[in-house]
Amino acid sequence: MTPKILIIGASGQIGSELTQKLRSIHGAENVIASDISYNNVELVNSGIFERVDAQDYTSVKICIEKYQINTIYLMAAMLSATGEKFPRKAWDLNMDSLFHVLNLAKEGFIKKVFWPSSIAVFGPTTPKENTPQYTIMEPSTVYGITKQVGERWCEYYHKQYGVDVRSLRYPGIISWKTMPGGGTTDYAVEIYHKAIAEKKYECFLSEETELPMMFMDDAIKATIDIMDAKKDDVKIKSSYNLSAVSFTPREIAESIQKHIPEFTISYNPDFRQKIADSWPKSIDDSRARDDWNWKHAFSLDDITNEMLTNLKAKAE
Ligand code: AKB
Repeated sequence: MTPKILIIGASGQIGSELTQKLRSIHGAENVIASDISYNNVELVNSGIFERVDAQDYTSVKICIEKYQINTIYLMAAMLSATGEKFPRKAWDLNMDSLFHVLNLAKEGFIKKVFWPSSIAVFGPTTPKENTPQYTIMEPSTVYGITKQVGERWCEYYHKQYGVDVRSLRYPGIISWKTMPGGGTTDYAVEIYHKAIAEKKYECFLSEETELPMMFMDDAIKATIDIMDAKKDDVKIKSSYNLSAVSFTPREIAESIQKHIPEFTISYNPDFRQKIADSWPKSIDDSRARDDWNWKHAFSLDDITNEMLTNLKAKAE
């Protein structure tokens, strides 16, 4: 099958880089970017871009029919921190969009779906170290609840209707091209911007808050790898644990200080601390490594090097 791809939520942190990567692989004409607004000018100007409202079934369907789409990456979502401010909106956006896409697949319009889950599916009662694939999951954020419920629906649509849906539990994603928005792990991107601009950063999480993180290039690779994997190799139909590195705000600051010795960090935890405290510190992703050969490439110091080099070049 030649993929004819629609990315929903293409203007966001992961969506924008995923769009560019998929265009370089499949050709710009085969990868349609879409979002609710035209605010990512670079993306709008670099290929086909459609305004699609992920919460409106007809809006998604019209776009699918117009371009004969057979593969969807559903990247639109409200993340953990914003979701706590707007619980009902987070529920509606995250669930409506998933149902529309799963139903379009069930109805035969779409052959393959990617839907991201998150470490937010885990909660305070989950084992925190090396969190297993299958374990206690009692998420305490609305975002986490939508992701956990979404995983159940993905598996259900696969079992009942044969829908080919693939999913990863993303950790915090670190990137220099597009800012994240509304997440608890966003500090790990902001810190690099502030290190360059001001040589200091006030962190909204405490010094020893350890969370699983990943460089964008690794996240994009994992996403494309699971979508390219043979159907039979993708054995988990809910969502795969996915992991690269784990670190604390103190450790990321120390990594930055290797390049900018005068950089300082202070701590002023806010409501996001409670969210972070409910999530795992590290993740066991051996199923992804065994089933479809997942491997990460970037360590914390590699990430720091990439972030500072690219952000400095961008600022000049
Ligand atoms: C968030 O912090 O909400 C996200 C996530 C871990 O899914 N980055």
